[in-house]
Amino acid sequence: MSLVKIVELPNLGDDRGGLAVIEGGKTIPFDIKRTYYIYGTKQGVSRGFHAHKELKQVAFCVSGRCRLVMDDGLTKKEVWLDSPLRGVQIPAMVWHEMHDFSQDCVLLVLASEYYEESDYIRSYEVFKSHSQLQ
Ligand code: T46
Repeated sequence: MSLVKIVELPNLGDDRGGLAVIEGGKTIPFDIKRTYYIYGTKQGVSRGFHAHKELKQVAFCVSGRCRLVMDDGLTKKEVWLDSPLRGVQIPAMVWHEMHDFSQDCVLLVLASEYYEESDYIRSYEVFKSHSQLQ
């Protein structure tokens, strides 16, 4: 199974400009309980460096770009998020890191659950040992 699953949104824009629509349970393969966005990330700063035990997410750069690295414990892949119409699924138990944020980057994340710090695995060693048990 591919580690990188893309979510493509249709462009409903017209000659006035772009329009993208996100619908939980339809374009996004789960009901959306939480939405957050990361913006104004300082140059040279990377974020993430964790996996989630249960949480499923889809991330889009609605402005600018960043590089997402995903690692399921066996395979490591990277993808550039650089289109408001092209998102990437971040499944549970995938270590992820975000790098190379452009100054105008707004990273929109749609999440299947409310925020719960106990769902995070923030140690790569702990993640590796959990992923080997699966
Ligand atoms: C993820 C990547 C893609 C909250 O209180 N509520 C929230 O909904 C979120 C997302 C974060 N927080 C708190 C937790 C930390 O104390 O905000 C602080 C910064 O979060 P964190 O260092 O986890 O941020 P990133 O940018 O490293 O990771 C974020 C999400 O937290 C994470 O779930 O998958 O973006």
